Amino acid sequence: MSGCKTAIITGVNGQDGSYLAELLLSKGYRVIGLKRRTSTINTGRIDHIYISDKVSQAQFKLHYYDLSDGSAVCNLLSKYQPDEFYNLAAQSHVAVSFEIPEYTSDGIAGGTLKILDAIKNISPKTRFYQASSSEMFGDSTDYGSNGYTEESRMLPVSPYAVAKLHAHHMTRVYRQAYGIHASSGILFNHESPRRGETFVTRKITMAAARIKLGLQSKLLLGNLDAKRDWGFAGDYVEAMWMMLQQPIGDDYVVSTGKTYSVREFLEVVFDHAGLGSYEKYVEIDPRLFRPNEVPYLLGDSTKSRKLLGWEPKTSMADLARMMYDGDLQLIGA
Ligand code: NAP
Ligand code: G4F
Repeated sequence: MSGCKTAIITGVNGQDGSYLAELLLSKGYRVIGLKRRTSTINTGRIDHIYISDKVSQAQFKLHYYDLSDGSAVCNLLSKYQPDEFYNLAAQSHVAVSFEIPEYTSDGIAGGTLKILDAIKNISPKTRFYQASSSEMFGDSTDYGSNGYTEESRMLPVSPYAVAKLHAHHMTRVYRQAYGIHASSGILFNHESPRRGETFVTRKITMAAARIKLGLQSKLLLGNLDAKRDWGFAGDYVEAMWMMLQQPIGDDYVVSTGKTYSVREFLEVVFDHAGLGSYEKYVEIDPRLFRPNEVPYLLGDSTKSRKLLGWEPKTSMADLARMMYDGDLQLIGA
């Protein structure tokens, strides 16, 4: 396809990958989506794009890929010479990373390095986006009243976060050493009706919908006191794209600037569902506590707002209600 930009997205069938693919297609990009092979079908979040009459086969292509496969990245970069490369693939569950630290680390740290090095050698004009994470701040107390900034000290406390910090620094090293247009988005938690069902927000909204429909009576949870800065994934993929439109690569915090506990998220959802107090349904299960916890995340996205012109549009309460309504419809259908 001539005249349009080409973007590669790893993890295209994940939550963010699906929203980003929609955004880029709406801007006229050709999107090359990379997904890994699984024994069961894992394209539920992107099937609507694949079968859409409005998206041609040339505009949206899928290839198999795995973070461990450096030669696949080289082949795809040679074939497409993309304008932009968004690296969203990861074993993205923090609690799981304590059980499979080596796999998590090899994929996130090693896989990102494979991509950066392939870009340097094969397609150095390709602009690169790395999915960095607020989890990298860990239990650092280096934040002001508006939260963590790009300059705050990072003290990761999970294998996932250590691997993400490796990839984050490697992105900066390739930017500085080789002049690659490489950016890291330090994204705070972002959710949606497409959020994986084992993350706490979706676990809560699905359980509340099932309780409402009489299909479930209890919800087992871990630490209700942890605080997160929760935004909407659809808003956050816009920031990813904006970063790659800047004259040079850089690091950007993307967050709402408001933080709430898991308990507060529960209260909004159970209130919206008309179920009364969540305490009637929630039981604390010690197995769901983590070996190390990140107690508090609040992001100061002043830089993204000023330099990218990005703004979050969705409050935590609107997000929680959107997710519950989506699940009620899904489960009730
Ligand atoms: P997600 O829904 O878990 O999606 C992750 C994607 O990576 C999925 O498509 C998954 O494929 C794929 N993947 C996992 N392991 C892979 C491997 N070895 N090789 C190739 N693909 C692999 O995550 P998300 O919420 O969209 O997040 C996107 C990225 O942003 C991730 O890197 C995450 O760590 C990071 N991040 C997320 C948040 C957040 O709050 N959502 C915040 C900060 C950073 P399967 O479907 O087959 O598993
Ligand atoms: O929803 P969570 O699993 O998200 P977490 O650990 O903050 O990680 C997410 O956000 C990161 C950005 O900061 C991303 F990098 C990462 O990929 C992922 O998207 O847990 C949120 C909080 C935690 O404090 C956890 O201990 O909820 C607490 N929690 C309490 N009960 C629970 C549960 N978390 C899960 N997943 N399941 C529970 O039953």
